Amino acid sequence: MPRALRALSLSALLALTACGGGEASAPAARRVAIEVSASGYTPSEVRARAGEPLLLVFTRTSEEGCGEVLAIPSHDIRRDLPLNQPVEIALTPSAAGSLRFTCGMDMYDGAIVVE
Ligand SMILES: [Cu+2]
Repeated sequence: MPRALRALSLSALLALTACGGGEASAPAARRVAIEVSASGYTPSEVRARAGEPLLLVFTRTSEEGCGEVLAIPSHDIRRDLPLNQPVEIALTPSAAGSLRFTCGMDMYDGAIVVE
């Protein structure tokens, strides 16, 4: 193959790769802010659709209560929530139903209600 032609097909390949990344066309995750205070989660219920990418942003705003750990048992998610530091959790519900989220000791109650 002539060198010029080879260079051309290489640049075509690179262009194709750049377009085919899919990042730009993927739906952006919907951001949902959830405050964790002494009384639990606000909001305590998040409505979503199956297949909809979510970015849950949990911020614990109180030293009182027991919101230091956030758990989403159905997705094996367990994260520390440092005081006043937003913690992002990306999650795409795959089917209709209710995904519960709670504190480390299973006392607080929150749910992602998927339609
Ligand atoms: Cu607890």
